[in-house]
Amino acid sequence: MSEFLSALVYASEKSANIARACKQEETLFQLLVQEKKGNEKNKKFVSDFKTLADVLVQEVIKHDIGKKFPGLEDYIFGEESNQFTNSLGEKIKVKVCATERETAELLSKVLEDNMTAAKQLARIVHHDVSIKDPALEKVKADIPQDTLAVWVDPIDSTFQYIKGYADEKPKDGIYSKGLQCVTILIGVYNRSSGLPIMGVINQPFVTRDPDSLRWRGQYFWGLSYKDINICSLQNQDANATPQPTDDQCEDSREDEDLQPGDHKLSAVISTSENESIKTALSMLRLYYAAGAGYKSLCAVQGFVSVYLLSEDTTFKWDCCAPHAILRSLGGGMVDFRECLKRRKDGNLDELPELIYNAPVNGATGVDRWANTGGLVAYRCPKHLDTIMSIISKVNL
Ligand code: 2IP
Ligand code: CA
Ligand code: CA
Repeated sequence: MSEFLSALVYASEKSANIARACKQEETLFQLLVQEKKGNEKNKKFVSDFKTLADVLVQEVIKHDIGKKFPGLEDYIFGEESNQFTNSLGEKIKVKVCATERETAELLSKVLEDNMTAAKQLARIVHHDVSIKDPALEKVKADIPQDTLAVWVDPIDSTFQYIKGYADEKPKDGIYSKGLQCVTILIGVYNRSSGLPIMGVINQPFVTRDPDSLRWRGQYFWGLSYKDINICSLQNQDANATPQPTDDQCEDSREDEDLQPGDHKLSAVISTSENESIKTALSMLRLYYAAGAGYKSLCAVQGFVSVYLLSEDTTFKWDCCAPHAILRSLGGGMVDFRECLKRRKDGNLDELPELIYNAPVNGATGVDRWANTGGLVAYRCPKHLDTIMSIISKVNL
């Protein structure tokens, strides 16, 4: 199964190359934005968009994983449909064809007959990615393939991807907006229990070379299966991000000890978060950032204690990958409202972890896969507990 995790990482890197290539062709890129309507649309946004990159990346991931692991293609689910409408109003089913030339021809229909750009994208699509990652090669886990299913969010934070702010400055390592908030999320879960097993978060835009203006990205992976817990952050290289020190996880102070502006615990939230939650969390170090995947990544990297969302505006494809990585680090992702309810009922024995195999009863379209009770992503269970005890005193 180490080959499986490697295949996910390779697919995420190829996807990041596609995301960067589409962005490089700025004038073309603006033509490649299509508004989502009806069932496809996230109700959070007045208008919701997808780009060619969203659609193509999802197809490439399905194609590459399905080819290496036959039978699995029917269990790879994603946010997007593979239909894209070009500016002439023609509907085109985007897919990876048998040859590079055929893929280029298909893409040129979406790309206003720009064969140069179509060929460039087709080359990336058909080019095998190779990565040297010794830690990844060492991963050993015997997991039957027919127990697995996959959630893909080909581009998370499409809005930031379209806007494309390239010169944002981070605060304590956290970007409130900009291309850094874009992520590619591939998560694997168990078909019958619904629990996440492995995940990859790829961040295609991390630093930009000032001379060539080319972007470099980074990726994170994790696997949590039975007694195996392994994560790329445990094998840091020079480019990777800092991990929180152990004492950050040994913070056993009660919330009474917390003062406004306390710097030990921290949270990242959406700017659209509920005002009462914002006020309650203002006693911690509080950050705002775009992108559900990116905010989860801030928790994975230990930049914040939690990413908290009280609304129902994320989906299974937003959470499966980060959730698996957080589990591999001893943390997790829980249903926010169910967590509050259990606290109020005095039922603190088991945390209501998000699961990935069950649609929402009675819902239709994308809402079938919404995380209806919101979420909290955390690395340290004690931090989750302290923050939930603060929130439980708030009238929501
Ligand atoms: C979005 C994206 C948004 C997020 C929203 C997700 O996914 O991550 O940024 O809102 O919840 O569904 P916010 O940034 O306020 O957290 P996508 O970009 O894939 O539609
Ligand atoms: Ca998303
Ligand atoms: Ca998306």
